[in-house]
Amino acid sequence: MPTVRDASFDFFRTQGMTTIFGNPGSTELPMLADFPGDFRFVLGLHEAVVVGMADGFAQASGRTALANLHTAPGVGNAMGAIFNAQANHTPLLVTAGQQTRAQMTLQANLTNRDAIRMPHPLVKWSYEPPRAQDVPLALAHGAHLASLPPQGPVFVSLPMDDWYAEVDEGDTREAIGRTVTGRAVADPEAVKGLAKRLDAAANPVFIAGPDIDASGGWDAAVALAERQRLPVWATPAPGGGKLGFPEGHPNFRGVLPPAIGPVGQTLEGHDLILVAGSSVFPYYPYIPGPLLPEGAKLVAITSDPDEAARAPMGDAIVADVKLTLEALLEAVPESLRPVPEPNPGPSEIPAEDPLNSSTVHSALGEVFPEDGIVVLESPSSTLALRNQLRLSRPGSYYFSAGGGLGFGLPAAVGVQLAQPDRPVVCVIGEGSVQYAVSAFWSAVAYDVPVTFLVLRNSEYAILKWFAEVEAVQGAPGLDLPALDVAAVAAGYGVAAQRVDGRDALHQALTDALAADGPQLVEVKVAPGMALA
Ligand SMILES: Cc1ncc(C[n+]2csc(CCOP(=O)(O)OP(=O)(O)O)c2C)c(N)n1
Repeated sequence: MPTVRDASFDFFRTQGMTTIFGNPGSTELPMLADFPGDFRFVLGLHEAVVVGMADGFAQASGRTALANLHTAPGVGNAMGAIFNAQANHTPLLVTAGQQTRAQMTLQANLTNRDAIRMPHPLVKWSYEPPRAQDVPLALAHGAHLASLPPQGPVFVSLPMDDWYAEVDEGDTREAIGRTVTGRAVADPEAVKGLAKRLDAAANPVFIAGPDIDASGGWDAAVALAERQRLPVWATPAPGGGKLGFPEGHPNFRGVLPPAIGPVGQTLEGHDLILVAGSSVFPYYPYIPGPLLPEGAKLVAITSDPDEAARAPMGDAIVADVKLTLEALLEAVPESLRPVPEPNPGPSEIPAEDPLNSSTVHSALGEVFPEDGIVVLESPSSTLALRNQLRLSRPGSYYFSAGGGLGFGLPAAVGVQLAQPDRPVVCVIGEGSVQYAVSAFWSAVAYDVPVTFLVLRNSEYAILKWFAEVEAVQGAPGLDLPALDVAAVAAGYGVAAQRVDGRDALHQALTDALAADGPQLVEVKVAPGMALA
């Protein structure tokens, strides 16, 4: 008879989940025994790295990824990363080992006393199978749920002795051979109604969110904006985990500001606001004001019922974003409205000493490969990067919609593993590096050729900006003197260098992008926010 391990690995095979991210302990070793040759194990030296890599890998491969953690402390270490995966709508099957069933009740060392409750608010489903032979079915349940809309992480706790138990061959075959798909089309009446409203509007605007890219709706979004002559804004940066629209397109206006009042002001003059693939809206900080401009109506298309239900304004259609945009495209005529004024493109930044972060991103823009991918965690220069780089291909941008630091480094490694043929550049602040710093080790160990671009401003610049917004004076802990990220990365085996000035940066980035293996360029930048 097959064992739980045979059946579980067969299930992983049917789902294409043959890369396992993990950081094992004694309770996970039975799962990894006789590790099959057609699987790949990617070791992370901290659980934030394990889940961060799996998050990037799942997003960039478009399939559910598997992250295996070490019982309660491993799950504890991973909580921030699981929070990010939930906000990113990333399909993840997170598993963790558990004490042997015979010793759980007496709470032997490493027993996860309340395994189900521990990650509960951060996952779609949290479970510990009641019997060993239920493990394959529980893993299938979790993986299917993770991949159904809204996609997100799930958790299954696995007692360590379960892997050796035998399972019924027939039952297992039924359970692991199943296909579950969940891309729902919108009510045709709702689409027809929206098409009428859109075409009849005097000055409509389109807000593109991350789930356009996640659903494969990029071409439909572009075609709709062109047919209906819509100016397009990207959803505010904190929630924009992916791009929903090419930023070099003439209809593209920019990134919406992240607060209530400024969003309302930016959209002034529009009578219909069509949002796709985003919550309405990922606001922060709190700057009050009217939610919508006077007289404006809003309609959002989202695959997430919770996003639809919690929105403070507007109507919503819950359905697959791509399929709905395609249906809407079919239902609207070519508009007679004037074509939006063409987007002026990135602004010129004068070179200064030390460099402004906008200059860094303009230099990056000059050497950035056509098919390049950015993984971004540089809080004070997020907008500057979007303004200077103008990414225009799907699957080119990954940013933590959750805002928990520690996403950038490991996610870049996961994205590169999923997209080995596209160059990945991880743009990151020197403070953000520290949250999942051992991702450098995984990049070296698996020869993952990410180019890390570290902006060193010797402070938590974004928090100084927030202090101004919040009228907070005299807060301690906002300076970061004397961090040498290049030296730390070199300690992990990354080829790393520090540079000053635009020309040296340009050269260093050119060399790093042409080289094999992980490379790091650390550049000194001026303190403060960069917006241009
Ligand atoms: C896990 C976690 N802890 C703390 C924060 C708060 N935080 C947000 S941005 C930031 C500073 C990041 O510094 P750095 O990467 O150097 O970027 P800069 O602000 O200088 O651009 C901090 C500490 C967070 N977002 N996540």
